[in-house]
Amino acid sequence: MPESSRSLRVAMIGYGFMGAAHSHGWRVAPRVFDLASSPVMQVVVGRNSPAVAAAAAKWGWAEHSLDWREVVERDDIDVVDIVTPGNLHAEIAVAALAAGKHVLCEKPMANSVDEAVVMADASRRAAERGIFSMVGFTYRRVPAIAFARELVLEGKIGEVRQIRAEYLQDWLVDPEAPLTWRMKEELAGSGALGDIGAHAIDLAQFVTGDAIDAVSGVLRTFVSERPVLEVSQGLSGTSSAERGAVTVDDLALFTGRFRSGALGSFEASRMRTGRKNALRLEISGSLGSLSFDLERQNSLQFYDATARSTTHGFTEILVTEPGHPYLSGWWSAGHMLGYDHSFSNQVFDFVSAIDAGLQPRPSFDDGLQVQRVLTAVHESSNTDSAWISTIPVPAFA
Ligand code: SOE
Repeated sequence: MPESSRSLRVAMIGYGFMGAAHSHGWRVAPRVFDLASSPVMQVVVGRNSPAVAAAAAKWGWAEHSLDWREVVERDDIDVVDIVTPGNLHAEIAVAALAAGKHVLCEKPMANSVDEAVVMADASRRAAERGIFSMVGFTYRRVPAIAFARELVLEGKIGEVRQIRAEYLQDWLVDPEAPLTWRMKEELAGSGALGDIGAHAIDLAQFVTGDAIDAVSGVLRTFVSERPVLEVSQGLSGTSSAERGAVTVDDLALFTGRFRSGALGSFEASRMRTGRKNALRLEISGSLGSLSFDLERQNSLQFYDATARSTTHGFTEILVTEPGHPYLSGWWSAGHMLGYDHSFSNQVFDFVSAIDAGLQPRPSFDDGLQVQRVLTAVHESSNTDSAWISTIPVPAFA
């Protein structure tokens, strides 16, 4: 960290799973990358005093607070990082931007298109004053993903025709897994669709440089009641005998039409038994294909259809060379990155853009586009006409 660098004092609102990951990013990024401004982990905000105090101590925030409204107005705060459930994103982001703070907001950016429109408007107005905002679609910062985009934009796979994007987890297969805010529509907006499908949508659009303009989809909830979580004084909670309603989807399937004419198929599931965090992307074009799986995140598979046919086959590129995106700051070739590194890469991109006075991506307009796709999938799923009946169905033995 250069001695002369300016401080960028950060307030993080929220302290769950993403709070841990973002804290890691804020702490490590300035020790790995050269940043003109040095992030300072000033204050973490939450509603449960002992729990937020424990989070501050564990992750290294200088202070903790119970009042986000007071914190976003503080003169000594430059950046507000929002890692709360989605129902609070819009209110906090708009207040922080109005108070002249740069904003990093977790995905999905909002719980509705209306909220996302308000956020995007506020973000555009703030950018005119040199105040910037960005959405935490962190997987854009996985080196193999960023490299896949470079290859697609260089034309290495030719005209993109088909995209397959899946985000598969299995932590809700167990019907006794407790009901958390992620399973309540009023807090999370949607379930697998918004929580992890949003990443698949963003990556498909990011890597292809294209946008989805129409969808047809279906959502399903397999377990409609779960044990209520009793939050104790610490950072975690325990299940009670009481059961509450799950009001979001467990599984989302949809097809998407891209502006270029390419077609995509998308799957987001928290019930894909055996898959822990399989974010997979396969993009097929006229000259080749690319394939990525987050469970093997240091590799990118490349099929070059222009090569001599006798050498055809998917080649595994180990995306750990110093010339690959983000790798110059990390370890030498072959020394592998993990889940946490992307959060440092994200801080690097966000702070670099602020320092350069440039709009970071994904912008709130990018977040709004993803929100439109999520809402369109909901609408499609609620519309019976999406289903063409095949009745009478022949009886199979
Ligand atoms: C955060 O970006 C997030 O989408 C979480 O909300 C998911 O639950 C996680 O598994 C992937 O990352």
